[in-house]
Amino acid sequence: MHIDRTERTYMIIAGALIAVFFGLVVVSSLAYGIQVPAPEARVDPQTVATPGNSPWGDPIDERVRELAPGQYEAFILAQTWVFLPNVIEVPVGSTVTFQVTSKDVQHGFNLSGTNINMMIIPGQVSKLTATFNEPGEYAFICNEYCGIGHQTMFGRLIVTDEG
Ligand SMILES: [Cu+2]
Repeated sequence: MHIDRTERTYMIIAGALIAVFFGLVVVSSLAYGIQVPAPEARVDPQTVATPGNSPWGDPIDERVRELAPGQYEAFILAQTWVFLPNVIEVPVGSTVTFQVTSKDVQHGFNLSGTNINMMIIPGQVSKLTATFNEPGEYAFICNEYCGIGHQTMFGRLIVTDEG
C-alpha cells in the first residue's frame, strides 16, 4: 500500500506523541506518586452515620486519629450541607489520609494546596493522602453542586507550626 511521504511523517509523529504521553503517565504515577481516587470501600449510606456502625458514626472530635507520630487518618462525612468534622488540626509535617463518604447525595471534596479533588458518592468511600510541610490554613470545599445550601459546604484544615 502506498502511503504518501508527508502522511507517513505525520503518522510517525502522532505515534511518537502517544508514546511520549504514555511515558509521562507512567513517570508521573511512579515518580510523583500521583494517585487516582478509587472507591476504597462500600458502605450503606442509610446507616453509615449511625453511632457504632462505622468511623463516620463516631463523635465528631474522634474522627481524626493519630495512627503513629505524624500519621493521621481523617474520617469526614459529607452531608447536605456540611462536612463533619469541618475543622481539622494537625501539626506541620503530618501526613493525613482522608476517607470521605456521603450519607445523602453526591458531593465533592477539594482541598486547596494539594492535588486532592475527589467525588464523594453515597455508598462509596473516597480516600487520598497528602503531606503538609507548610503551616497554614487549607480550605476544603464541596465542588459538586449538591442542592440549595451547596455554597455553605466547606471546612478548613489547620496545619500548626509546632512540628
Ligand atoms: Cu456538597
